[in-house]
Amino acid sequence: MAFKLYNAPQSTCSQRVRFVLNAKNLPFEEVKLNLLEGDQLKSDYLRINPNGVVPSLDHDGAIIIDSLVIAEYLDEVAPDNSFTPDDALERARMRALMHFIDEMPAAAVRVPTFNLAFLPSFQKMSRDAFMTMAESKPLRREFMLTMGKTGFPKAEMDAALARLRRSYERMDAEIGCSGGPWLLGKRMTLADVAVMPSLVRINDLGIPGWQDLPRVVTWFDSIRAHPAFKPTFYHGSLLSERFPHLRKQTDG
Ligand SMILES: N[C@@H](CCC(=O)N[C@@H](CS)C(=O)NCC(=O)O)C(=O)O
Repeated sequence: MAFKLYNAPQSTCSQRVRFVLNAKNLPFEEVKLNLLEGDQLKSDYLRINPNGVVPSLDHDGAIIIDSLVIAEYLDEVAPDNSFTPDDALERARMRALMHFIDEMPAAAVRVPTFNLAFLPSFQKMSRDAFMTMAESKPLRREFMLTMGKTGFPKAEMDAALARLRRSYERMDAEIGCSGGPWLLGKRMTLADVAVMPSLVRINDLGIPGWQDLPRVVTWFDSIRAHPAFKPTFYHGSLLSERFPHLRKQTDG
């Protein structure tokens, strides 16, 4: 089985897939796209992924897109070190959590990410260049136009942080209910993998909001101690490693 992953080091969706590949010890060729330069919007890549986003997986020439779909696919074709419960009801619970995660923390985390990390790069662009870039995005056009060159307003930032807080509370409740240490109990599942990059990102931005939730604190420490974590978050995967202005902010 030959795997080629089109992805970006700092992309949270890519990090999910890299984690699963690493945890399963599946070798893969990594094609790194520069998202700020617009590699994901070039016609060659749009033929691979018409959504103009990463990640995309090439498995022996067949293309699979969307990080959580890819993660489930990998668990099916390479079932060793499985992240999927054996029981149908547990699988349904895992998938419901994965949907919640994509709708809540994974979506909300984009607002502080773009405001705090990427905005300065967009502000250097001319208005016309920014508009052309925003309008060329199949999936994120409206998101980019709402952000504009001035960034998301405070109300939007506050709402995103509130949605993230409700996500940590939901994690806390799930861990409490399942007995932990993972969201669904003793076994780490794709739900844990799905939410992990959002917490890593918000921690890297210096605004973690779960210190008063000890179960989530333990969960975060445990996932960072997993053997697949380090190879997934190689140097350049954290925004603070790429953007000097952020480093000053998080250090200070
Ligand atoms: N639902 C998709 C979302 C993918 C996505 O949003 N990818 C981001 C990086 S995490 C991206 O490629 N953004 C490029 C852009 O906004 O132009 C998935 O989970 O794969």
